[in-house]
Amino acid sequence: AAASASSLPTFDLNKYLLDKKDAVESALDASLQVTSPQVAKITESMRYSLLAGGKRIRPIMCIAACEMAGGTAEDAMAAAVALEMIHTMSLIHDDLPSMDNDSLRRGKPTNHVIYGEDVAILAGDALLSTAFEHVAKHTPSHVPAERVVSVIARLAASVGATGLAGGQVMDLECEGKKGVGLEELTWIHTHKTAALLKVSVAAGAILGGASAEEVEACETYALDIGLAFQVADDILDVTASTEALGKTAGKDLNMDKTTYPKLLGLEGSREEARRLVGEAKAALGRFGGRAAPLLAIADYIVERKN
Ligand code: GRG
Repeated sequence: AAASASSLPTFDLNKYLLDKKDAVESALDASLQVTSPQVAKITESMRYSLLAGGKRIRPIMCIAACEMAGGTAEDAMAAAVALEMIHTMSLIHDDLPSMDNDSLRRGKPTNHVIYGEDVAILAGDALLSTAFEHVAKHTPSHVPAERVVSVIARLAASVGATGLAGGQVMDLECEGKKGVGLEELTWIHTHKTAALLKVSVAAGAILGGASAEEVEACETYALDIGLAFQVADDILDVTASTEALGKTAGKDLNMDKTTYPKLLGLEGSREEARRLVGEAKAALGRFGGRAAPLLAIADYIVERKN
């Protein structure tokens, strides 16, 4: 009988992440090529950010969910690429002068610093639309079309008013506002961060042939992980800022921003992250040992240092 998967001692997460990341990097590289001189500039700008590194956690979670549900990595690869395209678009737009006005991302100059704000906006737009095109065209033909349509619909919903864009607007509205509470903060992160993680595992599960109940269990897992990710991020900001005191100030020294540590305290935030991870893992109980990669990723997300 499948023992509690969380206690499996043999799962090597580092090897798993490296293997999957390799496969994802190759697929990302192949997904965007300069096909004529006329598209060279925008394609280079898109490739610059798409291939700039990053953990590739959304594609990896998508593939892990697909394999957990009985599919293969190939079944999910086009969706995995699309997820990273959407994520990259959101980072390019998030860094723009009219948003966070950041000049560095993943240790490199941001897209608009290299290509200009005009091209950066268009590269983001093109990455977003190419994501949908990629799933539609490159998901293996043996995967039933209704699964592909369902994935495309869910991807689209995760970006719109009830996803990334809506979460970002609410975040802007709360900036500098006093009295932002836990409910509002959670709403922002549910949409800004968790929505894309949710569709990552849901898409993988759907492509792998999961039932509606199994997809729902995956979504519960991802929502909890998404929130835990954000709580962990807020904690990292505080600890990094504390270490950097006296040198360059960390992000969280921006006193206008509401964060989990400000609302729950540092220890309370750690406790909340642990609670969310526990709830996330419990949601995958029905998958037994096949959940090992996603269970290990749940721990990794709150223990990571970047
Ligand atoms: C929806 C059209 C449209 C635009 C996007 C800017 C924006 C609207 C939304 C903001 C989305 C955003 C930047 C959310 C934060 C997500 C997040 C946790 C980013 C960090 O992700 P990691 O740690 O980064 O996975 P790496 O670099 O590893 O990929």
